[in-house]
Formats: sequence, C-alpha cells, structure tokens
Amino acid sequence: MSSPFLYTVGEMRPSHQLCLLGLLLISLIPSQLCQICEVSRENCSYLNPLVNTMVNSKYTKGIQSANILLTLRLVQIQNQRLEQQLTQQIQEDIKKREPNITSGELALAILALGACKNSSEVFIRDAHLVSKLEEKFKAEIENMETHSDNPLTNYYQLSLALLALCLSNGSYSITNVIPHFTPENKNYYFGGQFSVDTGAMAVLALTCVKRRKEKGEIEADIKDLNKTNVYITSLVNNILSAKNDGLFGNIFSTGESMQALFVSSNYYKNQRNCQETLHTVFQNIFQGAFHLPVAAAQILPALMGKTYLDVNNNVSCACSPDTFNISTDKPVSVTPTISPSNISVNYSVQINEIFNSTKVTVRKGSVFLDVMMAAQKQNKAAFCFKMEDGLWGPYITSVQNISANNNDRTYWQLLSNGQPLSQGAGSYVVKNGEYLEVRWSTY
Ligand code: B12
Ligand SMILES: *[C@@H]1O[C@H](CO)[C@@H](O)[C@H](O)[C@H]1NC(C)=O
Ligand SMILES: *[C@@H]1O[C@H](CO)[C@@H](O)[C@H](O)[C@H]1NC(C)=O
Ligand SMILES: *[C@@H]1O[C@H](CO)[C@@H](O)[C@H](O)[C@H]1NC(C)=O
Ligand SMILES: *[C@@H]1O[C@H](CO)[C@@H](O)[C@H](O)[C@H]1NC(C)=O
Ligand SMILES: *[C@@H]1O[C@H](CO)[C@@H](O)[C@H](O)[C@H]1NC(C)=O
Ligand SMILES: *[C@@H]1O[C@H](CO)[C@@H](O)[C@H](O)[C@H]1NC(C)=O
Ligand SMILES: *[C@@H]1O[C@H](CO)[C@@H](O)[C@H](O)[C@H]1NC(C)=O
Ligand SMILES: *[C@@H]1O[C@H](CO)[C@@H](O)[C@H](O)[C@H]1NC(C)=O
Ligand SMILES: *[C@@H]1O[C@H](CO)[C@@H](O)[C@H](O)[C@H]1NC(C)=O
Ligand SMILES: *[C@@H]1O[C@H](CO)[C@@H](O)[C@H](O)[C@H]1NC(C)=O
Ligand SMILES: *[C@@H]1O[C@H](CO)[C@@H](O)[C@H](O)[C@H]1NC(C)=O
Repeated sequence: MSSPFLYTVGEMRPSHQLCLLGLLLISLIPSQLCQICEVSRENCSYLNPLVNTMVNSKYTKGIQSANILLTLRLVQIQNQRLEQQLTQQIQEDIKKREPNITSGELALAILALGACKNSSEVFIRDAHLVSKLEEKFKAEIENMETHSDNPLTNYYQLSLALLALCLSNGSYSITNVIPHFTPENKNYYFGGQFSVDTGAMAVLALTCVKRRKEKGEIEADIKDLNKTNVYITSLVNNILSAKNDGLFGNIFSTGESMQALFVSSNYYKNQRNCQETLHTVFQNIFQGAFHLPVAAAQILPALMGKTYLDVNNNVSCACSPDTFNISTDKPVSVTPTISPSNISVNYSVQINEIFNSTKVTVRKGSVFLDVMMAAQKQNKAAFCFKMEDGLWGPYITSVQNISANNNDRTYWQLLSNGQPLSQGAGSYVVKNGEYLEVRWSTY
C-alpha cells in the first residue's frame, strides 16, 4: 500500500466513510471499495500542459464553459480572475438563454457554480436552477415516451442531470427514474457500440443515488437498491470490456471512466492497472491529445484523484496547485505549422448508396474542416455544409441541406479510410492520400 500511485482512501476522505457506512448498513453490497489512481507528487509536472491549456485559453461560449469551471474548482487551481470571468459568463448566459439551455448544460452549470463554499449558491437558489433542471429532466423523459425512447439530448446529459439533482437534493422522483438507466437501454449505445463516456457518467450518477439511499437520505426499498447495484456492476463491466492499452473507450473517455471506476470498482486496487493507465495517458499528453481545454478538463480530476461526487467536499490531493508551473504562454498547440507544400485527399459525402466524391488539394497540416471548405468551394451543391461551434470545436450539423436530428438519432459521421474518427472536423489533421468521408448515419 505504499505505492505512490495508489492508496486506499484514508480516514479523512468522506468517500471512504460513505463506503464504510454502506458496508455496515447493507451487507449485500459486494466488496465496496474506493480505490483511486492518481498522479504522484513526483510526476505532477506531467500535468502542466493540461493546466496551462485550461488556464490560458480564451472562453467565449457562455454556459459551455461550465465544464472548465467545474474542473478548476474541483482540483483547486486557484485563478480568481478566470473563475470570476467564467462564473459571470455562465450566469449571464443562463439569464439570457435559459429556455434553450439543455439538461446537461444546466447540470454542469449547477455542479460548477455550487462546487465551492464561496460560490454562487445564492444564484443557484434565486434563479431556481435546481427546479429548472428537474423540469428539463422531466422533458427528456417525456420526449422518450413520445419519440421511441429517444431523449431530447442523450444519456450522457441525462446522467449529468441525475448526478446534479442527486448532489443538490433535487427531488424529481429519483427512484422512478432509475429503471430508465437499465444497461439494456439503447441510449447507452451509438451505432451498436457501447458509449464509454455515457456509461461512465451513468455510473457516477447511479453511485450518487445509491450512496444517498444507503445513508437514508432518499427513500428506497431494498429492491430498488439492488437494482441500482446491478446496473452499476453491469455498466462497470461494459467499461472494463472497452479497455484498450490502459484506456477505456478512447483517450477522451478515459478520465471519466477512471472516475467511475474509482467510486464503484476495485479495478485500481491492482497498481499495475493504475500504472498502465497513467503511462498511456502521459504519452497522450506529450502528443498533445488534450489541446482542447474541454478535453483537459474532462481528464484532470481523475488524474488528481477527484471525482464529480466530490464537488461538495473539500479535500486536498497529491498534486496540490502550488506544485504546478502555470505558464503564461499560449496553450500548447498541436496543429502542425501549415507548411507551404500541398497534399491531396479524396473526399466524399455519402448518403445511403449515393457518393459524391472529389479530390481536394490542401496545405500540409490542414484539418478535416479545411478539406470540407475546399470541396464546398469546388461544388456547392454536392459539398455545402453547416456547422455549430462549441467547446469541442465545429460540430457538423448539416451537409447538402440534410440536418442531423436527435429524434431520429441521425448525424453526420466523420470517417477516414472507412474508420470513424475520434476527433472532430476542427481537430483532425489530414494526411496525403487519405480517403475522407462524411456519412449520413444513425446512432
Ligand atoms: C452524445 C455525443 C455524441 C452524439 C451527439 C448528438 C446527441 N444525440 O447528443 C453523436 C453520437 C451524434 C456524436 C457524434 C460525434 N461525436 Co460525440 N459525443 C457525445 C458525448 C457522449 C456526449 C456529449 C454531450 O452531450 N455532452 C454534454 C453537453 C452538456 O455538452 P455539449 O458540449 O453541449 O454537448 C454537445 C457537443 O458535445 C456535441 N458533440 C457531440 N460529439 C461531438 C464531437 C465534436 C467533435 C463536436 C465539435 C461536438 C460534439 O453534441 C452534444 C449535444 O449537442 C461526448 C462525450 C464527452 N466526453 O463529452 C462525445 C464526444 C464529444 N464525441 C466525440 C466525437 C469524436 C464525435 C464524432 C466526431 C464521431 C465521428 N467519427 O463522427 C461525431 C461528430 C461529427 C460531427 N458531425 O461533427 C468525441 C470528441 C473527442 C475530440 N477530441 O474531439 C467525444 C469526447 C467522445 C469520445 N470519447 O471520443 N457524439
Ligand atoms: C439482486 O437481484 C437479482 C435479480 O433479481 C438477484 O439475482 C440477486 O441475488 C439480488 N442480489 C442481492 C444482493 O440481493
Ligand atoms: C517549476 O519551474 C521551476 C523553474 O522554472 C523549476 O525549478 C521547478 O522544478 C518547476 N516545478 C515543477 C513542478 O515543474
Ligand atoms: C431559443 O432558440 C430559438 C431557435 O433557435 C430562438 O428562436 C429563440 O429566440 C431562443 N430563445 C432564447 C430565449 O434564446
Ligand atoms: C468569492 O465570492 C466573493 C463574493 O462573491 C468574490 O468577491 C470572490 O472573488 C470569490 N472568490 C473566489 C475564489 O471565487
Ligand atoms: C443535501 O442534504 C444533505 C442531507 O440531507 C445535506 O447534508 C446537504 O448539505 C444537502 N446539500 C445541498 C446541496 O443542499
Ligand atoms: C512517474 O511516471 C513514470 C512514467 O510513467 C513512471 O515510470 C514512474 O514510476 C512514475 N513515478 C512515480 C513516483 O509515480
Ligand atoms: C478547504 O481546503 C483548503 C485547502 O485545502 C483549506 O485551506 C480550507 O480551510 C478548507 N476549508 C474547509 C471548510 O475545510
Ligand atoms: C498549393 O496549392 C495552392 C492552391 O491551393 C497553390 O497556390 C500553391 O502554388 C500550391 N503550392 C505548391 C507547392 O504546389
Ligand atoms: C474517391 O473514393 C471513392 C470511393 O472509394 C471512389 O469511388 C472515387 O473514385 C475516389 N475519387 C477520387 C477522385 O479519387
Ligand atoms: C440548399 O439550400 C440552398 C438555399 O437554402 C439552395 O440554394 C441549395 O440549392 C440547396 N442545395 C441542395 C443540394 O439542395
Ligand atoms: C451526387 O452523386 C449522385 C450519384 O453519382 C449524382 O446523381 C448527383 O447528381 C450528385 N449530386 C450532386 C449535387 O452533384
């Protein structure tokens, strides 16, 4: 137990107390563990690029920055200027656009604004954010009832909403909602593949509900509790089945998967597992995988031993903020410098059996979006498209005037040589001779 990579959660950690309490109260819970896997103090400097990216980026997207603020506060990166700026942007955006804010956005905002004793509890209360979230959650469920089980957004957001309601004592019939989270529900899957991000967020939400039931803070009969446990176990197994070189799903779902594993499995009891994950994550940090602040924000809490269940706690960690060297440099940029030489790629729009293809020449170092713009210039009818900008970059909403629609589970999928990309159009750097595609798909 002396490994720097791992330790059993100590007496001071509330999560440990919860686990103990659970064990005492409910003996039918299998081995209840809270093993975490965090970066050791010696290796803290590996995290500098993540912290710098988060601290030195420009944020203009209003409530979308809630994910960033949540992490800043959760891992206690003290930067008052940035915290204040983000808090203000989020609050203004809520006031301005409340009816159009999604359940997951509002959930993240509640988590972020409430994540600090100092914080905006007054705003949360005065703006009735928790009851507004209850309404949005209800609207998601109602949409499922009228649109063949499809929520307005997705199960990642429903999970965020359940988590925020659970942590802030929201009341919308949490118990009645649990059956929707059965692992058999199709909304955990995109194109037949288990969405590890979604599963991880659901595990966090269900674990919160489970702990509150065990503490008797929300009523539940023993059958309900069993059901919650069974769902958690099964979702955790799905996450573990998606293991690949120490990662779960891909690099971008690994941070939240780690959080899920911390609160509900003994996976990281084995320090080899922890070493394997951290090793691969460090490699990805070096390679610049986390150049988007939101990507950094989603992995940093786990690397510092924190989970979203800790938002209302105040615990210190191995990498305390003063061990970071926050530089004022621009965030690490991985976009290779655009070189004067040109490359060419084959680009297609595919709708069912119909392909519209073209050869496109772009500068070396260009991203997928540059190819789409060049093709659109060549032939507007075949390659015109629309996008919406967000924290993850441009999201392609429509091509040839055909728009993605959540009620039909349709979207524009990005592929390279027939394989779906794990990055968006604004991030994926294209290679010479590559065959790129946007394909009208269902998830
Ligand atoms: C749900 C989801 C989807 C849904 C979105 C529609 C829906 N029904 O909600 C579907 C299945 C359609 C989808 C598609 C894609 N996705 Co997606 N998606 C997610 C997921 C699981 C949750 C997003 C969410 O609701 N967040 C919570 C809300 C509050 O935040 P939000 O920013 O408002 O959410 C919106 C955006 O995230 C947007 N969105 C979803 N995916 C992507 C991807 C990109 C690149 C962009 C710019 C926007 C975007 O849709 C959300 C709802 O409106 C995330 C997981 C994660 N860790 O964030 C992955 C995630 C964001 N997606 C990812 C990817 C790669 C894609 C695709 C590029 C895959 C592909 N090969 O085609 C496409 C996007 C292509 C395009 N048209 O531009 C990656 C992004 C990684 C990165 N570094 O860029 C993530 C992190 C998953 C992962 N682990 O790989 N996605
Ligand atoms: C939980 O329910 C399942 C299915 O009904 C049952 O097989 C299992 O024994 C129960 N587990 C516990 C610990 O009660
Ligand atoms: C921070 O920077 C200083 C000087 O540049 C260096 O001596 C120190 O080791 C660095 N600390 C970390 C944790 O990287
Ligand atoms: C909500 O979105 C719709 C459609 O985009 C728009 O017409 C409306 O003005 C928006 N409402 C608010 C309050 O932003
Ligand atoms: C705490 O709240 C006060 C009053 O809203 C604010 O002035 C202060 O900057 C906040 N501190 C942090 C760290 O956000
Ligand atoms: C929720 O309720 C619990 C006990 O019932 C209390 O300890 C906690 O502070 C409450 N949390 C919030 C955010 O109101
Ligand atoms: C620091 O990280 C390196 C590279 O992954 C690893 O070999 C080493 O054991 C780590 N050191 C500590 C003290 O965790
Ligand atoms: C929270 O943690 C910080 C630093 O870890 C400490 O200075 C502060 O006193 C703690 N606050 C409470 C209420 O425990
Ligand atoms: C690259 O393509 C651009 C037009 O897209 C052209 O102006 C330029 O001369 C080309 N450069 C080389 C080295 O071929
Ligand atoms: C691009 O690829 C498609 C599908 O493989 C093929 O039909 C088409 O001829 C290619 N176009 C060019 C310009 O190479
Ligand atoms: C798409 O819509 C625009 C105007 O809204 C129109 O000019 C264009 O012809 C349409 N393209 C296709 C492929 O339908
Ligand atoms: C797309 O390809 C199909 C099949 O080759 C062709 O009939 C159609 O005219 C093309 N569409 C455009 C807008 O060029």
